Amino acid sequence: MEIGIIGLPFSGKTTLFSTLTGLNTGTTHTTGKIEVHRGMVKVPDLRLDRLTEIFKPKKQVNATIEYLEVGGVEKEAAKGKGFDPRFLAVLKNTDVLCHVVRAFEDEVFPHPEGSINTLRDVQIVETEFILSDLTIVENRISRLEKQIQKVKSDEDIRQLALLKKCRDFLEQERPLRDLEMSDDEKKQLRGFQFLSAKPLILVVNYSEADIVRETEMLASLAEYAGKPHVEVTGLCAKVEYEISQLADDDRQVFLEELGITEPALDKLIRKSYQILGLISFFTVGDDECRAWTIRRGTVAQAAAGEIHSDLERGFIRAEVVSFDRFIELGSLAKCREHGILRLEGKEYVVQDGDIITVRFNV
Ligand SMILES: Nc1nc2c(ncn2[C@@H]2O[C@H](COP(=O)(O)OP(=O)(O)O)[C@@H](O)[C@H]2O)c(=O)[nH]1
Ligand SMILES: [Mg+2]
Repeated sequence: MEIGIIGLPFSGKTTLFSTLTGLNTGTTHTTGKIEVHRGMVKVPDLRLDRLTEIFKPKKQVNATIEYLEVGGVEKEAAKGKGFDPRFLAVLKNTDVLCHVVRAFEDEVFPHPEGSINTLRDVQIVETEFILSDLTIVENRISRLEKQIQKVKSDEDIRQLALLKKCRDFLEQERPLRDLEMSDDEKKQLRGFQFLSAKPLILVVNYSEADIVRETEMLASLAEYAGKPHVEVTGLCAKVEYEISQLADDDRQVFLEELGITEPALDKLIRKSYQILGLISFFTVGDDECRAWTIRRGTVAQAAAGEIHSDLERGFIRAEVVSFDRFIELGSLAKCREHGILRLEGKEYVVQDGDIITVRFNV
């Protein structure tokens, strides 16, 4: 599961990536050599922090997600030339795209388009992805048509019809993530890794002075905010970087001065997690309190397998209580007493925030 950070030159991608991951990758605007940087990022979770306060374990383990930044191809990505194919190839393997859209003024690093216009920038990148997908679709259609002339297979005929539907959609300059498809159709297309089909996070990167005007700053992307598989969020990458460099105590003071309850970066990470279709369940104890990552819809036995394969193999049942009910009562003993700690079987669909103890036997 990885999230690709993309955007036009000087939009703040490297600043955001360094802030998220704590890795200093340096500027790679002009090398022309492709450089892929990856970094794991802790998913902030106030519920887990609360569990740690209660259980006082030796350690707390947050969920993590992976971000990726592709450097060195920004120059080619500038106006008119389209994206480098090597760049597109790297992005194909990502699960979500996170587009950093520039809304800050900076005379030293002028915007490649000469002005600030977030909707235009979103559409520039969207168009590149649509064109890239269209080329793939057209090539596949012509190959399938030849194939079908030789041998008529039901599977090929079905795929051809679906790809033609995609082609018509892309020709209207619409991204494939907007095309309504059945689960079966989605499965048929998965192998193509279409870029315009990937869930998208639009991160408007505004200047420090605009932090207090977030709503206005996001208004120009309102048409995207309402779409399925799209999240629109904002931050000032430069300030987020400064916040990340502060000691914990100073950070609290700084945030209060800015009138912020939570760093925008944390919000972005949580949105990334959600758009990936991921949820967390917790395990608690004196040793560690931990958030485990599963896809929404995962059943208890498979979720147990995330902890250890023995727990999946020898799964007997899970003792489950939701975070909210647990907090109401304050301890597992009380939950047990009140019959709120439920016993669930292997088919139970784990919910976000469940606190789970797996009973197993191997
Ligand atoms: N004023 C302002 N400058 C920023 C912000 N984010 C990045 N920058 C500056 O813009 C320049 C380009 O940023 P960088 O992260 O290298 O952009 P990239 O080309 O997309 O990787 C750097 O000088 C950053 O310090 C921001 O939120 N506000
Ligand atoms: Mg960069």
